[in-house]
Amino acid sequence: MAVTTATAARTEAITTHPEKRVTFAFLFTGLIALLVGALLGPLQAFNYGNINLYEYVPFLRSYYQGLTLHGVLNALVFTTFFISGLLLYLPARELGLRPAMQWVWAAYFIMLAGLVIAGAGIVSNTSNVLYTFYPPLYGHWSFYTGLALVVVASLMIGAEVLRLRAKWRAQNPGQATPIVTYMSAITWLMWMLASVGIVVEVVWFLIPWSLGWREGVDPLLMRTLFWYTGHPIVYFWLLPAYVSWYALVPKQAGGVLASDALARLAFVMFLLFSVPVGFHHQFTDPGIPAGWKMVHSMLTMFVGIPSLLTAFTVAASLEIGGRRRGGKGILGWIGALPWKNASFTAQVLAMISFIFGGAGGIVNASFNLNMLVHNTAWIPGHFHLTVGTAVTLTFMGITFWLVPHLLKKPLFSPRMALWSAWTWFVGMMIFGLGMHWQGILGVPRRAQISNLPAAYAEAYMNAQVPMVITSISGAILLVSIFLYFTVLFRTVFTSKRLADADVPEIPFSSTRPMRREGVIAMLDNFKVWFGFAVFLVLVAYGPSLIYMFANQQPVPGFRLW
Ligand code: HAS
Ligand code: CU
Repeated sequence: MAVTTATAARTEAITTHPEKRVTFAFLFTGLIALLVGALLGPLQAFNYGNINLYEYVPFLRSYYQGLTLHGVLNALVFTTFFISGLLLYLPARELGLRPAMQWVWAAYFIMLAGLVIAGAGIVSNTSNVLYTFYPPLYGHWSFYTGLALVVVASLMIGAEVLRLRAKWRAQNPGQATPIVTYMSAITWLMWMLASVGIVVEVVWFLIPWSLGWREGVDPLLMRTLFWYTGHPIVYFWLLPAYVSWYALVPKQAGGVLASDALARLAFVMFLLFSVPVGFHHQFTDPGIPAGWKMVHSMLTMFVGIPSLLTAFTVAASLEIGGRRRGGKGILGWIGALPWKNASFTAQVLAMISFIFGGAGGIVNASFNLNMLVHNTAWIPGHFHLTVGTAVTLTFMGITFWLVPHLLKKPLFSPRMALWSAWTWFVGMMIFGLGMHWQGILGVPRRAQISNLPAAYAEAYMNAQVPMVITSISGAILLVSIFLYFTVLFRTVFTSKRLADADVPEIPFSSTRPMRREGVIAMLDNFKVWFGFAVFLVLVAYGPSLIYMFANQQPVPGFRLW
């Protein structure tokens, strides 16, 4: 009798999965944010071709309001919602455990409230502070409070994933954490350590300041706290894409993950080195000793290594898949890969974009080269290849199997899905080319080109060709957005249903249980690695932060636009 009940409970858990609904809620809300944010994107691209279109958007009163909305919705909101859904669902399903549903729904609604409140702050034209909200630029309290809620809600999901892992370990002594859960849990741990900076900045300083309870805040301290989180947040975006590249794409390619241990090592390295590197965004900031900038510059090179490991392991996994599918010769396996599968293709194109995005990152991290590119159009060029393509195109690719999987509905027009992936890739590569090129010629970032100060006249004259290139990319990306969201909405809102046998499975590449022994056991010991990570942060940031906290020079805020 007891056995039957247990089996029935398990069967019930497997067939119903209430977590599918909350996962879809997270993904879909994130994708709506992406839609609005991305539609504002071409306006930015056209700006670099000296074409002003924001004036035609009814709720936009300045270029900077559009840019704030674009950055916040795409970089902060879309990513956080999507990741919270994905990195909850995948580990829960891998472990076969049901999340605490009330808790995760509460997280969803807190995040949604955050989005609405912050969105209201921006749309009402009171918080044109861009997605980095550097003081003394001054935003409305709703903007900061909304963002704080989004972060808190994401941490709630992280806590739930760590709880699920702990529960599974207690039930499965002697076994190593399965790979997807391993990677997801490390990502959440990293985010917990990383988010301390922004939480202190927003809750302790910016919210009281925006409410008038503080007369001023210290810009250097605020920038430092921001980048303490602002750098590792890029790995909070990237690592979920890596989860898919390592643990799902190999199966979609027809192969297996080439090395489980190497994948885990890469994630441990991200836990260690993602956070103590934020000064590489502040090489030009006065008030930080050059020695500490050098330490962060070196640690940034360290954090490039797990991505190089990833390039190796993922390419090897793809090769295994291509050869199993009959590919021959040194490169013949590439042609044998399932290029007609939109989910696969989107993600491999995302990987290819990251070769260029990552290379640009190494340039940025090199102190002296940074002097050439900092605050120029090069930087948005860099991050549209990284977060805008490597991450976003991967997430788009994931939705091509995950939305049909969650809703049991067929993907609308796999062909159109494939086109949306290719146009996104081509559009972003052209955008990246135009922006990097303009940056080298000295065109500033975040500048309304029609309003450039006279000092930039020469850069402007020299950059006519890359400016045209950038504008063209905006038009291509507009087509891509149209194609992608047509596929998404027609998939979500169709009345067609898939037969149970046709519902796509989660493409877990490795389901083999692993003993918790040897290197794997060492890598599975989160307490030790988290301890090292905290130690590195204390060394890299401690002295500078103590000094900055002790020597604050608060200034009042102002609104420019
Ligand atoms: Fe960055 C600025 C350095 C990665 C995002 N970065 C930014 C900003 C954003 C951002 C948003 O050191 C702007 C912030 C702002 O508004 O001011 N970045 C780096 C470095 C890396 C890096 C060293 N960045 C990212 C990722 C991002 C991101 C990832 C988002 C997701 N970045 C900087 C620096 C700045 C900066 C400075 C400040 C600049 C300034 O002055 O303001 C590294 O992590 C990159 C390592 C990556 C690689 C590439 C590995 C390649 C792989 C693909 C393999 C391909 C395969 C395909 C397998 C070494 C893994 C095979 C295909 C077949 C068909 C077979
Ligand atoms: Cu960075």
